[in-house]
Amino acid sequence: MRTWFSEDHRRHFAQAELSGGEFVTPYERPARVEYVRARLIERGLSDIRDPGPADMAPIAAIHDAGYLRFLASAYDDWKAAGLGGEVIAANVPTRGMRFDRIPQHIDGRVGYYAHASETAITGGTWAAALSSAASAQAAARDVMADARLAFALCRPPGHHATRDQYGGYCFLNNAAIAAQMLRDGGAERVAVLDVDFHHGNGTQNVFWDRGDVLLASLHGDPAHGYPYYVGYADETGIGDGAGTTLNLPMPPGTGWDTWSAALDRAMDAIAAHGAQALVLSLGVDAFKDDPISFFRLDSPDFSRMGERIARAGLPIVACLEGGYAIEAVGINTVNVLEGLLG
Ligand code: Q9C
Ligand code: ZN
Repeated sequence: MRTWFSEDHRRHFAQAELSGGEFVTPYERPARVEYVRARLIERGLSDIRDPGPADMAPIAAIHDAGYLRFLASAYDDWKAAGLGGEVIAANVPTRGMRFDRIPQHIDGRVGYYAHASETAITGGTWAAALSSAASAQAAARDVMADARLAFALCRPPGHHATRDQYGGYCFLNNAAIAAQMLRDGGAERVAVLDVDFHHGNGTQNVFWDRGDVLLASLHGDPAHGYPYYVGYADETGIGDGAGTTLNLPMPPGTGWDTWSAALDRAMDAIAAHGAQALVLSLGVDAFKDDPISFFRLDSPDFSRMGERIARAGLPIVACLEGGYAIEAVGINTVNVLEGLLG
């Protein structure tokens, strides 16, 4: 198994995250992926390569052109407007407001393109997000060239990024970009399996009306956790995508028995979809000690997770998503990968 990883992830490290009324050091911090890299090497999975620059075409196929322009210049625009600190959305359009007018002032534009205000844009965010997408792209190319499994050690993560909004620590939807590349590479039907603790709202948004890419997401019930306003079981897609979104929300305290029964349902749906390739949104924040989540999976459960997913016999592009119990992130992530490898 090859891992794709860029040091440019370090260019994104915000001063603070707004968390429950306080400013804290962001949970989504550079050390997370260093633990994963160290664990890969410890386990002999040491083929770790730099992906080089991102290919913009598959990114533009997933994301809105105005959104990409916004991300590329947001920090400079913020500074040019005389604003201090880092780019944070303080105003967002809500009920009764206009969604069809994009403000000119950066303080208004940022709220148009954000769905949450915990996530700040820094001077290096765009470069880091591009490098993360580049890793997903390189892993997709490996699978198109017949690899059974390729791992994109992505940072920042991606699954909360919609076609035109960032938030939840995500800017570019790495998994969606990889899925689109697999489609363009000849896989007629692709599945995205999202095992991150949080609902894959961005991936759901991207593929909502498409029948060619199935999304199955296992996550904390949005009645109790982020992203709060999406991720319920009765969201199943529209148009050509009717029936190709499967949300499996679960309550606080969920452990392996309940979680693995949901995984069985997801794997059945992936088989029924006729998927020829799988993108795994690999977050490990369903871990019992995760500081921002409410499931109770233990480290050996992540090995079982990988073993169960491998039984589908599909080629897999795995993209790192969340996981914030940082010293366990390496162990849990690599447990999944070793389970996948068998
Ligand atoms: N007080 C991913 O796992 N809410 N994103 C944090 C902390 C946002 C998680 C609340 C969580 C986003 C990729
Ligand atoms: Zn998460």
